[in-house]
Amino acid sequence: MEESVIREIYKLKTERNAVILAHSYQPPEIQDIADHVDDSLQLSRIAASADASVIVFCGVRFMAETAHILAPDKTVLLPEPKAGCPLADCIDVPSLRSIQAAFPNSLTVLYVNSPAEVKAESYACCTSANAFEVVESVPSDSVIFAPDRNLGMFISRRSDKEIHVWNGACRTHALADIQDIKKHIEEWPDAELLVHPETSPEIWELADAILGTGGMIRHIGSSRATRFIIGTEEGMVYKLKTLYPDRKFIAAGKIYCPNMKVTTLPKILDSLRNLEPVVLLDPAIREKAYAAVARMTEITG
Ligand code: CIZ
Repeated sequence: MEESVIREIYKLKTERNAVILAHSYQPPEIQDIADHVDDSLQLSRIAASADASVIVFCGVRFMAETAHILAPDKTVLLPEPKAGCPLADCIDVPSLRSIQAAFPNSLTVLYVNSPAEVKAESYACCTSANAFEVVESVPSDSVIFAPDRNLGMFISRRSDKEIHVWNGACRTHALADIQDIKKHIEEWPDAELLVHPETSPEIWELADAILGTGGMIRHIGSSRATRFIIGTEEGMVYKLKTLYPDRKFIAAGKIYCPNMKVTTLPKILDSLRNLEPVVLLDPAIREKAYAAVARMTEITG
């Protein structure tokens, strides 16, 4: 059954001139059929430069929106429209405007894990990899950072700027449990512990490196260690095993994002058949959100 679905997906992919993009947190069977597996921003950049007219985005809504922001001339499909992100949804336009009114001299730096409407109200976007660089480069000593409080705190500890951090958090990274991690460290004393900055600061204290998913991939590539404990969504462990089959990876705990697991092969097939659900934004919002994403690119090159 699965094989015939995969065959049909490949056939329709060619007929539709489509490219399938999967986030590194997607289930193994989705990563296996994707043309590219990466973090959200990298995938959106691939969407923009791909020689394809249809982008099938296997991830969550804010990621597909970012692909549409960068590739407005292409049809962006999100096979499961219910794939949301509670972190992104913990901020909306009225609440951002109220904090902006409270700190009128601050510029807003917004993590890409946020809704397009809110990106449109911000000065610059950032990812977990470049958040510090973006905050340091914006032309103000006072910054509003949203929506992830742990990433905001991670930057605040390193920056001399005044940073007003939004109190949002990723429910998935909140599942990273310090006792589980300590047990893994005991069991694998020679392993490097890599954790995502969306985990809590008490977990950072134990880590060898605090990195986004792209940073983890690069770090492992240049590390001499052969074993790694991975403190982010467990799909990443599968991605790392395919990239580095000669190294050992262990999930730091049951760090599982239900929204990342709602995309299925039959849903991808339906989406390619019917060319829906399409992710579309109001053009005025898309343009303003584009300006915030473009500013990040100007800063980080
Ligand atoms: O934005 C992304 O891709 C996420 C959710 C994580 C990361 O650090 O790459």
